[in-house]
Amino acid sequence: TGKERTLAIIKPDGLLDNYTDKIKNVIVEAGFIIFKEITLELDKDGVSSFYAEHSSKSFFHSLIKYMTSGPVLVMILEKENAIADWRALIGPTDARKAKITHPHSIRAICGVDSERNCVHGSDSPQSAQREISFFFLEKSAGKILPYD
Ligand code: YYY
Ligand code: MG
Repeated sequence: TGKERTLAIIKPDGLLDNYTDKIKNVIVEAGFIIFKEITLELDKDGVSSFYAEHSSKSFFHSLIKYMTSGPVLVMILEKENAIADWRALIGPTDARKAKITHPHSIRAICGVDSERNCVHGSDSPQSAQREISFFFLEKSAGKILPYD
């Protein structure tokens, strides 16, 4: 079976609280290659479009505010079964739940609650393709600004 790629994001808290090296170590130890990475400041339009499937949810506006509160590190991770394996490594959406049910997961270690859960992972091959294109193929100038 072939290699697969997924999209991972270290969210603003993850960068702010210096979890980047720790998370990258977990990624490499688990056998992923970090195929591409970029640090960005997302703007409201960009994140709203990225999370479009959640636009009607009660948490949407708060999520957009959180995701634009500081830089994020976006990565393409590659290995066999990358999509499911990365989801397993990050753990449940709610970091408070993760601390109980998946104490060794990244969200349990680095996350705070169901919003500030430190990391993103694509949830299916379709999502992975869409999300990788979103950050690395589409011309997003004016929407997603490089951070330096
Ligand atoms: O895929 P995953 O990130 O684990 O969760 P989703 O249900 O797709 O939600 C996307 C994103 O929305 C989540 O990572 C944080 C935020 N969110 C929230 O702020 N509050 C919730 N109750 C559920 C999700
Ligand atoms: Mg999701």
